[in-house]
Amino acid sequence: MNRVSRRKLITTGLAAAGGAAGLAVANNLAQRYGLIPPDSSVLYGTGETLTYAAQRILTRHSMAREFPRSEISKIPFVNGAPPKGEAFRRLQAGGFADWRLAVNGMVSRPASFSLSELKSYPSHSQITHLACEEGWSYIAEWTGVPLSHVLDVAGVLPQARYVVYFSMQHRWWDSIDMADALHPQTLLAYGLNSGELPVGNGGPLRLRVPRQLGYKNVKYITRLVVTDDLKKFGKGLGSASPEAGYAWYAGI
Ligand SMILES: Nc1nc2c(c(=O)[nH]1)N[C@H]1C(S)=C(S)[C@@H](COP(=O)(O)O)O[C@H]1N2
Ligand SMILES: [Mo]
Repeated sequence: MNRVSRRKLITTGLAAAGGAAGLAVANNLAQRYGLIPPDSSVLYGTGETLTYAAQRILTRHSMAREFPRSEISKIPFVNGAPPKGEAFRRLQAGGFADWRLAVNGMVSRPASFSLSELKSYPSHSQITHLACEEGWSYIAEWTGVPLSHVLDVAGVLPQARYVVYFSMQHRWWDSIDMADALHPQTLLAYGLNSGELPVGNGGPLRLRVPRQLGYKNVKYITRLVVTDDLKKFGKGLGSASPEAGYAWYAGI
């Protein structure tokens, strides 16, 4: 599908969603923000573009629901197994003292952070719902440093548009736009339900982005790259998810 007809679809969707906002205003907004998701050329692209653009314009700053402590699920589900192989095993045996999170790309101060450095930054806790696309979900308390804080320390350049994040499990990498990256509930999480983040749930460090589905919450994060262009990564669709048939934008 070409750019012009895609834009027409966004416009139509936004006009329907925005009601009184009107066609001209919606068209302007979609163009100004460049609200075409990176995987818009694949099969489900049309619907994704509508969802993404409408969400960004209508609910850009909204918060994921937070729950009282009494609603925390008895057992946080664990999906998948921790990284296999010697490197992870050795890090785990050392209590993750040698774990590092590298941050580079469009930043003025590329850096590498140890867990204790990350833990020395202001921490944030939230009790939120993690929903897997397969239908199961749970409520848990997540503790970590807001991603926005780490991005501030690294000095994100003004032209940055996305943050790409990579797991020690190389199959798992993903990205979010700056609206989600700077969102106050988006954390680099190292704690779960008042304890350390268990290895099964992504310990020592995972991304927690409660406004998107479970699969965007990548575990065992070791590297962040700030960029203005997702085409450079993988097959250019923004993450491993669309390469496997899932949407890049999984907003809830
Ligand atoms: N590295 C990595 N990250 C991952 C996964 C995984 O298998 N490996 N599974 C994803 C999926 S599909 C979901 S639903 C959530 C589940 O998180 P949990 O195992 O902590 O419940 O993690 C996501 N992040
Ligand atoms: Mo999932």
